[in-house]
Amino acid sequence: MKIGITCYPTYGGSGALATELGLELARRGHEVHFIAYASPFRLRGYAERVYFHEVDTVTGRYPLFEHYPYTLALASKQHEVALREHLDILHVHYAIPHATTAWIAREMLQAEWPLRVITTLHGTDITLVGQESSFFAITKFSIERSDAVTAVSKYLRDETLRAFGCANSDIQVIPNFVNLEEYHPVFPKRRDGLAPEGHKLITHVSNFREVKRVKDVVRVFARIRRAMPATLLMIGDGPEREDAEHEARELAVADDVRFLGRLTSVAELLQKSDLFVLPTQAESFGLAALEAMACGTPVVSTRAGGLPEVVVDGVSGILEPPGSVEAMGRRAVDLLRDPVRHAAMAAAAVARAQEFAADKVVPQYEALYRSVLS
Ligand code: GMT
Repeated sequence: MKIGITCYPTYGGSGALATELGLELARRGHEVHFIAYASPFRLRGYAERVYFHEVDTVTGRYPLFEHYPYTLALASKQHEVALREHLDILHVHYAIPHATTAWIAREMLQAEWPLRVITTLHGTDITLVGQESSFFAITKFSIERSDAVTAVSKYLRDETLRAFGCANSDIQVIPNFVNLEEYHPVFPKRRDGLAPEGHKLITHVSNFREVKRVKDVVRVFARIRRAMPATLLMIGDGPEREDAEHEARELAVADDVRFLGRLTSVAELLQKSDLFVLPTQAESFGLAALEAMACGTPVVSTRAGGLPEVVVDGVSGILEPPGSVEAMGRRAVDLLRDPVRHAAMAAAAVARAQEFAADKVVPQYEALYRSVLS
């Protein structure tokens, strides 16, 4: 099949998942065309049968435009690529504005080319941004006009039906997946200069937005640090980074917290970590948690959104309500102090992650493409 994929190219779970999906589809013999305003961050180097089409956000500016009509440029590019490359499917990730631009592109093509549009809902397009009054009606409309819609967790499907209605849309749950060739455990876990010998290594990866509660990461870490030597790696960047840095100073743990900023590849750091902390307020799935688990790193997280569909509390990780810093810290310390239980939980995390292997999930997308085309 010839498949177009539109996603946010910047750091974030939806863009990461969309890119991994495109690469997997290309490995399986499909031709994949990414259409975005920049090359997706996980698209590194050449891959056979993979093409990138950049949406122009620079030229065509006109003094009349106080706000550049980027969505029209994107719809035009989707239309152009679909027609020229004879795309069978345009699979868009994150409804806003991608489901709308895909609908425009398909309308423009109508008699010329039978493009099918699939929308994958990822999270805040439904739970936050899509529910703002300026986006609600157009998001609902675009979901309902897609040829097929998927959500990355049961929680997100139910939330879409609750918030938007969309009663006639058959929203299929296709969970996120992990590439086990890249994300796999390496035992024993070596520090390799990331932390002093004898330190436990704790890791957090996110886009440091408010919803991630990054100050809670530091607070949980401070409880661990009081109990044992430990180093925290903070990977990523975003609006809450300064607050997290400030919190580390306030709690007198700044010397043991390393803010590494944005990194394109985190597998090696996850493999070396003893614990992954994600104390998020809301999460439709938690792709970062799944990738940590695949690397044999137990997750300390929250019973929020779709996370319980990924992490089994007490078996493959630890879940507490959002904001329960004390409980997360206490259970993290207990786990780190008990090497036998830690090893068992790491093994259970790997086993759980294998249920979300690319080989198990990507065929579900292929089957959906085939059903939409038939
Ligand atoms: O977080 C967002 O605003 C959107 C999105 C992104 O681009 O990172 O994240 C969502 O999609 C991921 C991939 O499906 C999920 O793993 C995240 O849980 C989800 N984020 C939220 O629901 C907050």
